[in-house]
Amino acid sequence: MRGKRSNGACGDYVDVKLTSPGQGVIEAIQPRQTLLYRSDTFKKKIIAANVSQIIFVVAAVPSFSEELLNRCLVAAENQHIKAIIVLNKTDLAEPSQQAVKTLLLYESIGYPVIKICALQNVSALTPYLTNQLSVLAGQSGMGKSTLLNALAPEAQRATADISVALNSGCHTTTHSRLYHLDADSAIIDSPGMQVFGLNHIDDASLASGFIEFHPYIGSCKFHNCRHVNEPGCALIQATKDGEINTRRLAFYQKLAQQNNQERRN
Ligand SMILES: Nc1nc2c(ncn2[C@@H]2O[C@H](COP(=O)(O)OP(=O)(O)OP(=O)(O)O)[C@@H](O)[C@H]2O)c(=O)[nH]1
Ligand SMILES: [Mg+2]
Ligand SMILES: [Zn+2]
Repeated sequence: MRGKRSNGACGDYVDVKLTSPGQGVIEAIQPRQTLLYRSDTFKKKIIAANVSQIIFVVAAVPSFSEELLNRCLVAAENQHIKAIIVLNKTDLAEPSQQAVKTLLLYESIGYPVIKICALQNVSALTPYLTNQLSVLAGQSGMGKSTLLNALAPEAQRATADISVALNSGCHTTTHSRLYHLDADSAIIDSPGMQVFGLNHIDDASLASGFIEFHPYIGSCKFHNCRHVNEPGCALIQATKDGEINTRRLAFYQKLAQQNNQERRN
């Protein structure tokens, strides 16, 4: 980029003007098909541009946050990006059992949940990568870079042990980077995240970020229903009827409340 500030993101298509052999400057950034980003309290953080798919990587060790998963799914739906969930480290058989149970809910609402061990075999994931620009996202220590190295060995991304004491990863990856898998498929490794602010998403878009809510949206008694405790709320009724899982409605209500609080601050 000319100047110091770069507005470019991993996955962008740019116009480059060659200045000397092997060197050039970015003249313009092409319009983006999609933009996956989070808006934390003070700043917007771009995760990747133009991706068609997000691969949210979780593992039983260190433990993963189901709230972060829900936030990420909302951000993906909001940009019409496909989302798939990878449960990594299945070699850790006993702790993985609980994670498998937690993820059953997401499988039941339509998200592919793919179980792999990045250190041994990632072939279960490869069919999903064809003709996609995917981004690996998730908390630190889940094994994103290990998975990337298994898919693209020449990448040689740095990986590091987790901190057992802190039950977290070590934030080994600091920059996103794109790797080509074949002529039509590529994948981006991104730094681990701890938070996923959704301040850019209003309440209506937040609700439609929960895919299984779609059949009920618009059927509440009040058109401005917040789906918290309003009478005649179609989402609350669907939850009572067992059509919507209580955990998902609770996540929706929590995120809506947190978003409103942030906006008031
Ligand atoms: N047992 C087991 N360990 C794994 C597996 N995949 C990755 N790991 C280990 O998990 C630790 C973290 O892996 P990384 O690939 O650095 O994790 P990351 O998600 O890229 O972390 P950040 O870059 O910090 O976001 C490393 O010690 C890996 O060897 C797996 O399938 N099984
Ligand atoms: Mg990494
Ligand atoms: Zn409602």
